[in-house]
Amino acid sequence: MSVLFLAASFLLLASFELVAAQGCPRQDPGDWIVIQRRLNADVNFYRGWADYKHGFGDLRCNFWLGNEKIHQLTSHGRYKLRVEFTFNNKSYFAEYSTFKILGEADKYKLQVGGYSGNAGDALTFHNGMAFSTNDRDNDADSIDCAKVYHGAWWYKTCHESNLNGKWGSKKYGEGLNWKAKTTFTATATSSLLKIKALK
Ligand SMILES: [Ca+2]
Repeated sequence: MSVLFLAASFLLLASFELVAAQGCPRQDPGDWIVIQRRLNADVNFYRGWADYKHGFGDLRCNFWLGNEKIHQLTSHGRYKLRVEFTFNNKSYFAEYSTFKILGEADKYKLQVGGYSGNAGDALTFHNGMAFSTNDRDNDADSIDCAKVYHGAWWYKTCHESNLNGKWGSKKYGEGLNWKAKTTFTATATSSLLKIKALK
């Protein structure tokens, strides 16, 4: 995928943001690229490998940008990641000074580090893990983490975060968990993952 194509894609993405639906943001902040957003239950996130590879949802509101696009972006230059979520009417963030996902041949393996924030660190646990979906068990556990916890993530044994989990679920490990704040039996009420190129 060419850099020009990527640039065009994100200009398009930006223009979508300007005509956002009610309750959804009018535009993305500054030079960040949003790779995941969840604001309500309108989009089903319990999906297979191909959907997570190519992306799905409504770019104005609830979506996953796509592992292939995230890989292409983060393999050109260095990026940081910022995770934001709300829980019990409070806003939390976790920032990671390094963020990259490898290509499909490496099962979109996560490389992340350098935590700071007020949310606690629930992602470094997943560093070095491959991505798993309900039709691809690439985790390090004998169970099928994506199916058991109703999501898609860089599962290990199995997770400390599950922001692609089941909207509204308080079932153990199944909701939009960020262990340090929600534990496994509550769920975040919004989620945002965004990346920014480092100069
Ligand atoms: Ca497994």
